[in-house]
Order: sequence, then structure tokens, then C-alpha cells
Amino acid sequence: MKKKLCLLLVLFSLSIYHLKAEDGYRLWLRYDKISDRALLATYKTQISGLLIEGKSPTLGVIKDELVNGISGLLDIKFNLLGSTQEHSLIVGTPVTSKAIAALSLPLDKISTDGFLITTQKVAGKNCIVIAANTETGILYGSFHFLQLLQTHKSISQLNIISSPKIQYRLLDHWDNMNRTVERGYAGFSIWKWHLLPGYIDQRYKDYARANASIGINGTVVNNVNANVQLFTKDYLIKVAALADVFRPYGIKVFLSAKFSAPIELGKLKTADPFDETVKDWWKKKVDEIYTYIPDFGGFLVKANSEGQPGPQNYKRTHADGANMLADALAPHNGIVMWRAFVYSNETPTDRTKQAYDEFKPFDGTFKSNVIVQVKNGPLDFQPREPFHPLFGAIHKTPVMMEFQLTQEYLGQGTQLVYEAPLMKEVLDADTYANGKGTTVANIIDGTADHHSLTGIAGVSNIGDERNWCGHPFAQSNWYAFGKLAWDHTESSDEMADDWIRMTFSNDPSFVSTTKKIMLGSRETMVHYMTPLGLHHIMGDGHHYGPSPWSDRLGRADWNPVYYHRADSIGIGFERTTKGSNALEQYSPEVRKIYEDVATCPEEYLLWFHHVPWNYTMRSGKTLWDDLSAKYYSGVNDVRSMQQTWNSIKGKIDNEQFEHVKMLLAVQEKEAVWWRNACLLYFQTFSKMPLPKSVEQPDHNLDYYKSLRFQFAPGNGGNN
Ligand code: BDP
Repeated sequence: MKKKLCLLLVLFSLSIYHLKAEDGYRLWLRYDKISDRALLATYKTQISGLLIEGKSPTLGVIKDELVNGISGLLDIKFNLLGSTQEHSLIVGTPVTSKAIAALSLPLDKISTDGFLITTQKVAGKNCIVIAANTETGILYGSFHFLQLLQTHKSISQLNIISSPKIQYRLLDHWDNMNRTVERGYAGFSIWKWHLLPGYIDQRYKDYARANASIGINGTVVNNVNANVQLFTKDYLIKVAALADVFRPYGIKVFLSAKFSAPIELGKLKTADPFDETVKDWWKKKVDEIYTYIPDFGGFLVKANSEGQPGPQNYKRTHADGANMLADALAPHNGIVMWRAFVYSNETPTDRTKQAYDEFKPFDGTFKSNVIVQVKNGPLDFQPREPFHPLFGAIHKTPVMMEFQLTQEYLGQGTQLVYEAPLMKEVLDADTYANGKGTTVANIIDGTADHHSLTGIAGVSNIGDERNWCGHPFAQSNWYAFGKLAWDHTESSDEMADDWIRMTFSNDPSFVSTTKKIMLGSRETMVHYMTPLGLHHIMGDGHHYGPSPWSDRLGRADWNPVYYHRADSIGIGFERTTKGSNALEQYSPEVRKIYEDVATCPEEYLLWFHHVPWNYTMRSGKTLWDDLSAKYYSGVNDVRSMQQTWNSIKGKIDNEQFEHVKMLLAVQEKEAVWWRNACLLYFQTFSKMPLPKSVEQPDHNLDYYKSLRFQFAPGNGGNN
């Protein structure tokens, strides 16, 4: 008897341990039993079984997801039905399902990828119907339905009509072939090239599932600083194996192409896009790719940027280069995403102006399967930048968005920064391009200029760490990106709410407390890193930590001193007519907002103006005092984040709680470091004191300047 009891106790504790050990691998796709008993009972009465007719790889994926998901969440054996019963969940397209075909559903209201979820009578029974025009549409609808259950939403009287606002919703991996990840902070690349195509890692499927669950439909698997080896037959077969895994999940594969591939691989003498042998080489290469991957998506190209080869090497334009590749891809319906992240080697002008200068003149000269990919801001994924002036400047050629989910400039692997507010700020910005209310989102979703080719890309933050993204909260940036790519009108609050519920817990106080941390986190980081419009003052090369004094790199515009321009008079980059006049690239209405120091929103003040240290800010303080106050508030806010996090101890898995707690402690240290290093350095120009009442720097400037981080992550070469 005693023995039995002991055994039971051991088993019980093991099962508790098992239940509680959360390592983040499941992301937001956790299907554990719903703990709210009343809700569980209600759900159980609303879904009796699954009616899904037909067979295909995608239908198989949907079946598995719904059966596993609902069985787990409702703690039942959720069965497949042979016919319509009361409370059936009926899933299909008019082609795959007779039951759906027999209903007159408004499927004309949704696009190819869209879906409907409705409560309605089918053969006289009350049912829930998930319907779409395509199998991918019902896949998205099924994930959406599961998310309703995961987030404890009502499923009675459903009438959801949803279509993605953007056509190409992609992750860009900056993964090198040796499995290092440029600017990656979550371990090595998940692509095990050496084991492909023979060994298919379970992660590939789970990656595809996770992407499909948030509507992502494409992946660029290799770094924009591309290695041509991926274009050899051996490697294309490996890429094809990945494409085979992704296909049932509606995900297409794309590759970053290196412009010099005809020389490096094809042994040609030139990569000149006007040369017939070069054109022919690309055409044959593209045809070959499609023999392995019949639904290959196309190319992403970084050309004539940071040392990458491109058409300008041959005195041709970006359009000439892009169009040559576009011609090779067009017969297969492939596209070219040509990046506008370019700046000249000679640095003739303010770096933030160069992309516009190089692309605006070629508006309308690109082939119809080319889309220009533009980073959210004109510099390089800073904690805060104004929107890129190319949004709204180019009308005839479609323009897509590139966000960076990996936190190169946003605290890398150690800091909790929820990026949705950053992304929303850019998407909601008014370009005034076609009159007031032409937001950046309207431009990239094609509505502003009536483009049907539309796209958005997020530079992936995924690696082979068990929890995918390193910091437990970094997953939220992958999630929010997908959600915004689908529907840019979703709010940061809603997305955080859902993500927290699905990833951690539906406990109301946990949700509200954690959401508070997430929603404030980006602004907090801006305050302790680059307040009031400061930018690019981080460590050279690896971009880790503060280094506003750096002036040693080969070219002026790689150095922080180029950007903050601090001197005895003041600080900031003058981008009005008195300076680089970068403002001329925006619409007159936008220019008007920013050109006057008095009206310029203070969060962009030092981006657009060189302002005297004793200038009176809206707070009534001098610029110096306000800047100091911002740095101090950033640190204080991290400390509040720590306290808030501590208050939820016991509400989630303890290991996860401790993981975040430790990282928040690191973040606090790093915030203090940023504040002290920046203020001590800028003080050498302002010659003004720090507020007396506050915590004084614990080291002197020389100490901060002496710090070196030789092995900072994410800074490996291109391999
Ligand atoms: C910068 C990164 C660099 C990338 C480059 C790019 O520091 O590693 O290669 O952008 O986007 O942010 O091409």
C-alpha cells in the first residue's frame, strides 16, 4: 500500500513537472487544457467533431492541427465526422468539400488567402463553418479558430471575414551557409545544410506551422550578403527539400541572389546585365531552380550596397539589374525584391538621402514583377527613425516594407523590446503622398497607388535555441510581424494580449501586467539608448552597447560622431535647408511638421536639427537637462519593468519566470551603461552638470571608452 502511494506520488510530481516545464519551443501554439471550467464546458457543447472532406497535404496539416489543438484545449478526443452533425466544425473550400459547396457563402468577399468563419445551419444542424477559396485560406482560418479558443474568445454567433491586406508576407533570414546568422542572437541557423536533403529536422515543420499560424507565406532562407554556393545543384536540391516541407503550409521559398553569380559560378567574364551571355546564364539558372522547386518565389537582391556587387559596377542602373533578373523569373511567375538599402562608396551626401536619390529617378522603369524593398527608416533599423522618404515618393513601381525583427540595434539578445509599437508607428505615419491620410501602410498594401504586387518582410530573429528567438519575449516580435503583415490595422495592445494568452497564460492579472511591460518597452529603450532623435551611436561593427565617441571606421557615415554631431554649441544632425536638406525628400506637409525646431515632434528633434544645449524644450528644461532626464527615465523604467515582472512570480512556469528576470537584470545594467556612457561623453561638449539629485555615473568616461567586445554575437563574416 505504502509502495503504491509512493509510486503514485512520484508519478503525480513527474506529471506536474512535465506540465510545468515550459521551454518556449511550442511558441504561441500551446494547446493545453483550458483551465476556466465554465468556458471549457461551454466550448464542449459548441463543437462536437470535425467534418473535413478530401485529401491533400494541406488538408492533412489542417486535420492534424484541428484534431490536436481541440483535443488538447478541450481535453477530449476530438473526432473526424463522416457527415454533418449538430455542432460540427465544417472545414473546406467549395472544391474540397461538398458540404461547403452546398452553402451559399460570400466567398467572393475574400481574397485567395482569406477565410470565413461563420456559425450557421448546415443540413438543418447548427454548425461552425471555416471556408475559403483555397486550401491555404482554410489553413489560416483553422489557425484563427484555434486562436479564438486559446485566447478564450466566444465562439457563438461567429461571423468573421478576413483577408490579408498584403500579398507577400515574408521572413528574411540573414543565415549564412556555415550556420552563423548575421545579426542573429538566438544561436545558429535552423537550416542544417550539411544534413539536407536526407535528414528533415522536425524544426522545419514546426517553423512552417508557426509561420502559417500567423499568415506568413514566404521565406528567404539565406543572407542578403549572399553566398553563390547556394545556387549550385547540390544546394538547390537541399533548398528544394525545405520547400517540400513548407509547401503544405502555404509557404514559398525565395533566395537571396548575388549579382556576381555569373562570374563566380558561371565563370563568365562579366555580370553586366546588358550582356547576352549573362542574361542567358540567369535564364538557365532560374529554369534550373524551377525544375527543383516548381513554386519557387523569386529573388531578394542586395546590390551595390556595403561592398556587394551590382549593376552599377557596369555603369548600369538598379532598374537594369532588377529587370534582367525579372525577365528570367517572369515565365515562372517569380518576383524580384530589389533592396533600396544602398549608399554610395564615396559618401557624397547625407547617408539617409541616398536611397531616395538612387531610386526615385527610376520610378516606373522596373518590370512588373519587381518590387523595391525599403527599410522602415532611411538609415538602418534604429530604435526610432522617421519613416523612409521612399514611401510615398515612388508611385509607379510597387514598394515593400522591410522591418528588422532581430534586435541588432534594439538590445540584441538581452533586452525585452516588443517591436509592435515601432512597426505601427511607421505603418501609421502619414506620408501625405496622395493627400492627407496616405499612410505608409496604404502605400505598401497597394491601395494608395493601386498596385496588386504588395509585400512586407521581417528580418528573422529565429535561431536554433530551444525557444527559437533567444529572449522569451522576442517571439512576440515574430508573432506581431505576421499579424501586422496580415492586417496592419491590428493594435499593439490586441496583438500583445493574444500573444501573452497563447504563450504564457490567460490569467487576467498576468495578462494585464505583462502587457504593460511589453507596451512600454520600446519607448523605454529609446529613452536609455537614443532619446530625442539621436541615432547610430552604438558600438562599431557589432553594434553592441553605446559608443557615441567612435570615429575610427573607414568611412565617415559608419561612425557615430557623423550622426550626433555634438559640439560646443549643441547636438543633432541638421537635415533642413540649413544642413543636408534630407527633409526635401518628404511631402511639403511632412516637411512643414519637421523643419521648424519649434513644431518638430521632440522624439525626432535631433534627427532633423542641430540644437543648442541651452535650447528651451517643451518641458521648460534646457536641451541638456531634458536629454539627461530622458536617459534617467529610461533606466528608471527598466527598474519598473523589473518590479512589475517580479509581481507575477508564481503565475507562470518558474524557469521561464527566472529566465526573464535574469535578462531584465542584465537589461538594467545595460541601460545604466548606456545612460552613463552617453551622458558623460555628451557632457564633454555641453559642459553642463548632471542633475545633482540623481544617481551619479559609477565609472568615468575613459572606462566606458575602454570597453571592448571582440566576440559580440551576430557579427560573424559572410560565409
Ligand atoms: C545592417 C547590418 C548588416 C546588414 C545590412 C543590410 O548591420 O549586417 O548586412 O544592414 O541590411 O543593418 O544589408
